[in-house]
Amino acid sequence: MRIGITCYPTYGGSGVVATELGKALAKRGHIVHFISYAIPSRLTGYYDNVIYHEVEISTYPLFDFPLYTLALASKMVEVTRYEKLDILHCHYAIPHATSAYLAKKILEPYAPVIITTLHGTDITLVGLEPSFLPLMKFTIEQSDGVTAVSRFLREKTLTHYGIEKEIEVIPNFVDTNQFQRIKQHRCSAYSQQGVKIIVHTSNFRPVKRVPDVIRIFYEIQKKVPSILLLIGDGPERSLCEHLCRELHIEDKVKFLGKQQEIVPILSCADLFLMPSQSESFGLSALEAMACEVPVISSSVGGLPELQVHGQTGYIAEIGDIDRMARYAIELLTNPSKHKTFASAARQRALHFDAERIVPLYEQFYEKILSQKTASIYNGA
Ligand code: GMT
Repeated sequence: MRIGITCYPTYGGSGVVATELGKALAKRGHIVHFISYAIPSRLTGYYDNVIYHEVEISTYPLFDFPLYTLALASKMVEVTRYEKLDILHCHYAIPHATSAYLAKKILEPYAPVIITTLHGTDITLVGLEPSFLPLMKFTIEQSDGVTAVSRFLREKTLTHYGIEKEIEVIPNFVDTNQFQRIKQHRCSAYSQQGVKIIVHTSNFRPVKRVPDVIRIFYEIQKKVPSILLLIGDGPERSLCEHLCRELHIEDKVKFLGKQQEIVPILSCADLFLMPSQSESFGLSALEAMACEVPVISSSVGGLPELQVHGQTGYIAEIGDIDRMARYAIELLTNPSKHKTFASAARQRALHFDAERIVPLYEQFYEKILSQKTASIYNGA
């Protein structure tokens, strides 16, 4: 198949899933065209069957705001025409699926099928803004096929937007060959001294509750010699640095910024924290689990579809810092329990291996393409 993929290129779950999907599809012989305003962060280097198209945004004194949605639609039209795309797959509904709808209307009757994958905050935050809601509902309904990354997200979409369309659940995935614990990895001086290493990865947006991560760690370090590694960056970074200083734990909390290579870091980790306010799946928790790192998370969204309470980690109510800290201390001070949990986390991650999940996208593409062919044949 000839597939166009549009995503946010920045550090974020939807962009990671889109890029890894595109790379995996290309490996399986499909021709994949990425269309975005910058190279996706995980699309580094050369890959057979992968081409990147940059959306250029023209400026004109009359335009106070960049016309990205329109520029993207135009680029989608151009790439579809010249590369003969069968499918345009949009990751994160706003504005990608809206641009794809415009492109489809321009290209009819030779339009590609439009697939939209809903990732999370496009549905749970952005799309719910009253001014966006009708646009979001329309855009989803106009897509030829829609997928969501968890059952939770599918239900939220159907109920919040009053949509009657079929939505297929295709969970996030991880390449468990790439994401596996590096056994002989020379862990940091800290772990050699028996200091436990706790990790959190996010974009430091309020929805991730990074201050909760710091407060949970504050409780842990009182009982267990430990350090906290924070990977990523975003709007709440300074607030978090300030909180560390206030709690006098600044020497035990390391802000590592946006990291490309996280497997070596996860390979040193003893525990991963994800106390999010909302999380439609929790891709970074899955990546940690694949590296044998148990997870302590909140009970929100799709997280209970990913991890098993009392086996791969523990789940607690949002904001229940004391309980999360108690669970963490229990695991970090019981080596045999920790070992069992670490191996269960890896086993669970194998259910979400790319080899199992990527074919679900291929089957979904084929289903939607054949529905389109049938409707043309029936004159619909
Ligand atoms: O808000 C984020 O965490 C980034 C966001 C994105 O769309 O880039 O991530 C969402 O998509 C990921 C991939 O499907 C999911 O694993 C995350 O759970 C989801 N984040 C939220 O729902 C908050």
